[in-house]
Amino acid sequence: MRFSSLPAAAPLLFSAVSALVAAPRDSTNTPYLGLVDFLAAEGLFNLGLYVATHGYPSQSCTLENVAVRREWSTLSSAEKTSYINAVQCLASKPSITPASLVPGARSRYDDFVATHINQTLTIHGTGNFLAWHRYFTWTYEQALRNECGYEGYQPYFNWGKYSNNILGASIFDGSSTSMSGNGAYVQHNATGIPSNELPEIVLPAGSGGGCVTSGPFKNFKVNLGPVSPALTYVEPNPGVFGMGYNPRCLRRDISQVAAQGWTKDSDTASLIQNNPDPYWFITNMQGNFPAGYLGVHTAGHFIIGGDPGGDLFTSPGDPYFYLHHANIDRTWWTWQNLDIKNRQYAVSATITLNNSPPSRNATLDDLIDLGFNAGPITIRDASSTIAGPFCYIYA
Ligand SMILES: *[C@@H]1O[C@H](CO)[C@@H](O)[C@H](O)[C@H]1NC(C)=O
Ligand SMILES: *[C@@H]1O[C@H](CO)[C@@H](O)[C@H](O)[C@H]1NC(C)=O
Ligand SMILES: *[C@@H]1O[C@H](CO)[C@@H](O)[C@H](O)[C@H]1NC(C)=O
Ligand SMILES: [Cu+2]
Repeated sequence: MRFSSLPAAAPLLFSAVSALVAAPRDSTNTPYLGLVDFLAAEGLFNLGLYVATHGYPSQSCTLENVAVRREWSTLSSAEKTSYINAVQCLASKPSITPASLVPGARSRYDDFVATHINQTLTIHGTGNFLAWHRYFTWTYEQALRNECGYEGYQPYFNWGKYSNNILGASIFDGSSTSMSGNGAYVQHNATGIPSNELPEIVLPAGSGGGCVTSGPFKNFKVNLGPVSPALTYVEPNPGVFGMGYNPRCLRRDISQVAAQGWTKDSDTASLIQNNPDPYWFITNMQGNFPAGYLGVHTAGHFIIGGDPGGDLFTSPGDPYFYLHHANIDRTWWTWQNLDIKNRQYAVSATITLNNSPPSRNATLDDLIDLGFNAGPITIRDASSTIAGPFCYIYA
């Protein structure tokens, strides 16, 4: 034990308490604390003890400068507005991806969508899944801050808080401080997962399916994709692998069935508490479709569904993606903090989607790169949120 660094722990312990105080509030402004929030606070407490006994892993990331990512509903109206404005700013900045590679990319927002489409088959059902999406979400947050003047941090959407009434979540109420609401109703068929062609799980059609008509993103343009659309009538992409220019509206089909079925607070808590093995943690998080189990990751996407939200490849084309993936990241961060010694640098699974075709195991030295958005870091680098290059925690 290095007691000399004990004072450093006190503020971290304090922040565990403030995480509870800053917990998401419901519509009556009553603090909402689910089991997952308690697990996150317990994890943060562990992290504080770890820092107290081992020192900070990076001297450049301390309690004085660590970013705190918060749940959407705990942001003030001004904070929500500045986040929304930054997302719209990114969608108005010119793309930096060569048009020869991605002719359909029109904005800095699209650069991220293109990177995700390009790498989809090597970042899902793989050992780099969590690390890749952590780096992706962080790089997006940095773009909002560095290129669009955003002064806050990436908010997350705690699905479990709203799973009993997902359409009632203020984030989707269509107001000027929401992430826009459901799509207009369009008659449509049930959605097959993983695809309509080979469905293993069928989600009944929801009350949307058409264009989003309310809130800040009602005129938002989706330019890339689809590659694997959930809705059969989405305009097909004119280019190769969804990379052609295909401007269209944002469509959503908010699904109470997905929310209620797999993203309850108890679903996430059980994922964290009952999966000490890293392989089963990431596998159960991503679902077991043949067994009829969607998992919090896939269900969290299909809470919104639609186009591009229900398309594994193009899903970052709906700005909801980043709030969802921040919550996936918080779930991983919490799981890691609850047993830092065994889980901080645990990596498992292979480098091909569900190990098909069979491939080697992923390693901590594997590089994750984000195309034109950011250079490579290793899975090891992405395994801690405070050891560098990242410096953030979750409330
Ligand atoms: C729904 O499915 C039926 C049967 O496969 C098909 O004929 C019809 O075109 C589909 N409707 C829509 C809106 O996709
Ligand atoms: C990958 O890791 C698993 C679990 O640790 C192990 O059982 C398996 O043999 C490894 N596969 C290869 C190809 O090394
Ligand atoms: C897509 O991936 C390939 C292979 O890794 C790479 O050469 C290419 O630059 C990538 N395209 C984009 C738009 O990132
Ligand atoms: Cu993804």
